[in-house]
Amino acid sequence: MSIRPLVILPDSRLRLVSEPVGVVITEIRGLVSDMLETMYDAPGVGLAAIQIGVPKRVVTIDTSKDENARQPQIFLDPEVVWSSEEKRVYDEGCLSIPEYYGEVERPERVRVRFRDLDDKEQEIEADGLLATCIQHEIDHLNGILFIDHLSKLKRDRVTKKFAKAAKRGEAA
Ligand code: GNR
Ligand code: NI
Repeated sequence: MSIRPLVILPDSRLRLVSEPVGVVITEIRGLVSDMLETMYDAPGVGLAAIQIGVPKRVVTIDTSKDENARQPQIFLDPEVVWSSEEKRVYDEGCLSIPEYYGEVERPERVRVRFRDLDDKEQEIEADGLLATCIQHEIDHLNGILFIDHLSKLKRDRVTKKFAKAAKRGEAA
């Protein structure tokens, strides 16, 4: 187990479309364990594998508030199979865009199909923070960031700020 460095904007790896996990689940266990450790250390509510530089369709989420009662959820090859007409707005953040927040509108509820670490097909219906978070993470698997859902003005502003900071070799 190890905490891995986070991939930060404007790193072009954040724009990759991640590869399906496929059937070789055993190799995924070490990755998942590093993702959980990195997510809890950050701390973050969710993490997509590409955020530690691995372009595979693996997501970890823990929306529980209590760090003494952790409830890690692991999603391999997750897909949204249904989303509600009702939307909700949430002030989102991203570990790959530190200390920047913006309001994103997404479906309030989603059904998600995925596989677990035992290679079993699962389906859940999510609402609240879990629904927001799983959509944010599936976006990462497709090279999409929450800032892509903001106005062009806001997106350009934050992109430039992080590009400038990277050039100077400092945090934004
Ligand atoms: O820690 C995180 N919090 C969060 C808050 C609102 C909406 C989405 C998220 S996910 C984020 C961690 C992260 O960047 N996951 O990709
Ligand atoms: Ni994110």
